[in-house]
Amino acid sequence: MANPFYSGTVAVIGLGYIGLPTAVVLASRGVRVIGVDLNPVTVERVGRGEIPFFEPDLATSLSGAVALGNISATMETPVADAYIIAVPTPITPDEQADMSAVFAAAAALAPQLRPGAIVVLESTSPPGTTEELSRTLAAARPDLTFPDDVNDSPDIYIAHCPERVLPGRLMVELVENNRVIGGLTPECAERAAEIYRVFCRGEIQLSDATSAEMAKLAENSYRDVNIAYANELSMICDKLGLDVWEIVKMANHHPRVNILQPGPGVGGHCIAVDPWFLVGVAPEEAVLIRTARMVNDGKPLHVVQQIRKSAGRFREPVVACLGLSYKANVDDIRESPAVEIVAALAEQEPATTILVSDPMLSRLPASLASFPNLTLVKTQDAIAAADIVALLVDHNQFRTLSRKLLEGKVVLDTRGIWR
Ligand code: SAJ
Repeated sequence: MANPFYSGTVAVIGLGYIGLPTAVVLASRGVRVIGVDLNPVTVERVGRGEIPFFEPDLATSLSGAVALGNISATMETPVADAYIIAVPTPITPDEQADMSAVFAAAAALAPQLRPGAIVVLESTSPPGTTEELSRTLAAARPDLTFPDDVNDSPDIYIAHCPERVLPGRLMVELVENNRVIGGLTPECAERAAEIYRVFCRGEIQLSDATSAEMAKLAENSYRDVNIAYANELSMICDKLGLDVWEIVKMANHHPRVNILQPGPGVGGHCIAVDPWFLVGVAPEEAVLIRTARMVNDGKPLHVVQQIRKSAGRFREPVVACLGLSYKANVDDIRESPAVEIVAALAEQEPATTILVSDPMLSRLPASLASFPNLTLVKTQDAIAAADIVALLVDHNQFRTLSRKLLEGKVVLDTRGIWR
């Protein structure tokens, strides 16, 4: 059945962690969706109704949408009434925003634009990107009018709607979370909002595109700064021989204090990346934001030093490293501090046997596969053989482990779950 509120076809460019769930949520509400991705394996799998990565409830929703006939996948950008761009915006090795995927998507969709089309950028972007996207499309299509030239009724409407969903809860948060939609003109925002109202039960706040870009970066930088505070506290507590978890718990009893949880570092494709976009546009002003990035980026090294210090007590040490993903209960290893810790340890301690275990992963990531002193094994086998157990990710399976297994081992619990 078609959706009664939005009758257009939506092309979702990029079938990753944000694009695919968004495509599926729209399709399962009766919108005709065409998913576009450069990766032929992703396109083939999505077309068959198979998820290319794990996310709770995504598999059932995708197979339902495929069964309804509302979603298809292709490598070619089609003609559509609306385009949602949800491609990666990583950083370069020197911490600059790499917007090449956004502009490659724009180049591919420009020839397909028809009057009345809406283009929504969801990818997290430095302030000003949506305006630049509009100028790029306008240059490619001089036959059409864009919000830049005609304020009231351009041929093409352009907006930024930053994603806000938390991996591990994507399918719930896509529907429940409030959204910000920033249009290049108020009408652009309103047109884009018509699509999001199909599935979003949260409040939709309308704004301008650059403010929406800035709001998204403010959100993720806020979290990074707060995690950095917790991580800095943990390093101070290590120095003083204090239990940071106990300190945080006590401090959080204050009615206006809510310290986040220290960990082995900050990973993922968002919090560890997006603050750099603010540093990039305002290097002199973004002092705290840059410092927080450096504190969080320094935490994995601190953990490596702790493990090495403990390993020094054994003649032929065996270290079990539990968890590789960037956070609990996901299989995503992008920017994962756990992977960084394991790699550094394997490199710096060639004589140490490292047994890695992650119930979310069936094989070692390519960056770890070539270390001769490193093997992926079952959790219980890793712990049984280990002198030192380093807990790097708080997966549910690790939380519920029998503490008896840890008896007689040196335990380095970077997530504070075994206290
Ligand atoms: N972490 C800690 N301590 C904490 C919380 C998190 O060490 O108390 C670590 C995690 O282990 C992980 C990293 O921080 O390595 C990031 O995890 P996360 O759960 O804080 O965030 P993400 O990256 O999974 O998702 C974030 C969310 N942003 C905010 O909460 C402000 C999400 O809403 C965004 O949609 C997402 O970034 C995104 O795509 O931008």
